[in-house]
Amino acid sequence: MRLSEILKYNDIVIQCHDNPDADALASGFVLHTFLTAHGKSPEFIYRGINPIQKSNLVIMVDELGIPVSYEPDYDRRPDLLITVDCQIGQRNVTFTDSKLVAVIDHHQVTVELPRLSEVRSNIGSCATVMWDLMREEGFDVNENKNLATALYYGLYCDTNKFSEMSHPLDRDMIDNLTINKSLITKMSNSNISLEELKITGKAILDFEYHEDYRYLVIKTEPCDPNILGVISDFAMETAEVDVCIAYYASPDEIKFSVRSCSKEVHANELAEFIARGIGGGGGHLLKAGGTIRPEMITASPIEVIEGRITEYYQQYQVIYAKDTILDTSDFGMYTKKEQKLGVIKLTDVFPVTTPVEIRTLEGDINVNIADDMYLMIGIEGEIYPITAEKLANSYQATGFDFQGHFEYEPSIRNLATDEIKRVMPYAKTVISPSGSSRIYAKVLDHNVKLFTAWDDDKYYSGGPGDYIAVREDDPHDIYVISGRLFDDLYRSTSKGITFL
Ligand SMILES: [Mn+2]
Repeated sequence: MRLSEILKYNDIVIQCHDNPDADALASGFVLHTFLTAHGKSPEFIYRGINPIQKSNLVIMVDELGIPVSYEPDYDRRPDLLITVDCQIGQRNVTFTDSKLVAVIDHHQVTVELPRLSEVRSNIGSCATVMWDLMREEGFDVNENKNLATALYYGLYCDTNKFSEMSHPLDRDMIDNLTINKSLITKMSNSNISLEELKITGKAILDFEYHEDYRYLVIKTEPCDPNILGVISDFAMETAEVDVCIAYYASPDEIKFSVRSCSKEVHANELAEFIARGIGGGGGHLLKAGGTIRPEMITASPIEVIEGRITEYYQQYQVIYAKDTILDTSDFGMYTKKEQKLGVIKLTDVFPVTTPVEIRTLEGDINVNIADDMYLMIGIEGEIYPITAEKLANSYQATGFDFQGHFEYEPSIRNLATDEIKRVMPYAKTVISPSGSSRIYAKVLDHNVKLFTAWDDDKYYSGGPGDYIAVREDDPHDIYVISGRLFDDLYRSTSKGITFL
């Protein structure tokens, strides 16, 4: 959806979820300002049984001048109701009647969405979604420092001070906003109340330690979600603890933070696993978080969380490729098919020695541009640096431009000048010829975590339907190939005869 589509309506009400948080307030604030700038007179409301009380949010509303009003008994029926940071029909949104509904959100979809909706579930905050929608309309939020500060603080609060953030668009927004830093400091130093400080202390006394897998579960009373991060960060200092989950369950939502210092457990993977199908979760290898929708579960929150954790630990076979020789007697033999990939010569983009930051869906890569440095665009759009020598050994140039579709199009920023360039206009197609080297491969019927012979720190996950493979000429070169891609990448061979 584009925001210009809603400009044909006149009687517009923006509603955020009950007990609004900074993200909900920021999103509604920016949308309200946009609509007002286009000659509309929208209302921005929230409902439910409690008015805003938290000190940081009171400061936010007052100092940024957020025109939000608390309307517990709202009975007007507007032409268009736009819910922000929530989806109408969810438990934490008091129902407001309207002729038409639109939704702008970043949570998992749990209701049937109206035609006018923009829900991006893998983004850190609704503020980021709103920022991107504004950008599409050419509306510069930096012209009003209050808007920029609100958006920044929305993301800051929703991602536990940016620590549980994973999407590059979130980082783009942070880099782009011109904010009032002292106000951010003031708000983040009024984040919890004395009562919540007590909640924090009590929660820690009441941990549950699971010796078998060395993980800790801490339950708090409903509180500011950031407290969960504070508690789990602190608990991770404990010698016996490798993984910590802190959570609270309120009638509206179950929130949790995950921390891991175990190389066999990626926090983002565990968070995603805990919330799979019943909410959403994500973050980084070490820090992550998530939400479970109470209406999606039948057992108690603790049963669900501990059940999922146990399931997670039990279902993985961990393979250290370095020390493993697979029995390949029931594996098939395959060779690589011809692949068309993209390549970018970095000196085409910026001059040699320029320090740059390459932003991709998988993370930021910081390098100084060298003469022999290229970027590859893989089959799934993944981006990685490659040297001229390696490129020449494995690929043939075609001279053709490369086209690709990305969830997030990679860009390169010159760190010296802050100039940002898209990479796709520089991308050329290369071909990797069908391979002569052969692999053994077999479809997996269980989950594995594979530490390759090259990387001791980070594992690759595979599940039923994916393939485990090993090079014929190197029994320790074991890897996992996505089941979705396998047929595009490999063809079966047998005794030198190729079957197509
Ligand atoms: Mn949010």
